[in-house]
Amino acid sequence: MRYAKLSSMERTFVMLKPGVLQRRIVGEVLNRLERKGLKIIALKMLKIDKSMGAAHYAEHSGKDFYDKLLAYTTSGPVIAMILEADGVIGRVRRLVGATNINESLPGTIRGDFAGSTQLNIIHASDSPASAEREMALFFTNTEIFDWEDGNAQWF
Ligand code: 3AN
Repeated sequence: MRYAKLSSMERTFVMLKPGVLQRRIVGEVLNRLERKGLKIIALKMLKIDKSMGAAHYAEHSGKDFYDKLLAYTTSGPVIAMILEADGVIGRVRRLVGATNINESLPGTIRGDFAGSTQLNIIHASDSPASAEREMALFFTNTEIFDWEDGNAQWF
């Protein structure tokens, strides 16, 4: 059924920051998420304006890196998506790796691709509450597709 949320499933919001397009690694990063079997139920490119960036990063307002974070996030188009899977919030955070690039392990997306904590290339929701808020900020219901998954048994 379209748009209905399965009760056993969790959803998370993921955003590839502007540097990912600049570096031509959109496909490589998406591949990390897809090959794990996570189900993409929404995906688009958009340019975030200042007010949307401020809403997305409201919890960081006033921190020393906030202005640069906002400037970077609004500097060019981003790739936004919603992924669905059992326990997907924690699973994506583990695939993404630590915020601080000195702690992000090889094999994680940040560990393999990010050279700067400020520009650490990818955002992923850190809790169910954040996921709900971020999905609502970036997507309308008609942009989310609850497609029938014939391969679900493998994941
Ligand atoms: P995460 O993205 O891992 O959830 P948050 O929410 O603490 O981490 O930070 C949001 C974003 O702010 C990070 N992705 C990073 O771009 C930037 N950031 C966080 N901490 C720092 C820091 N100490 N110095 C510079 N930039 C930071």
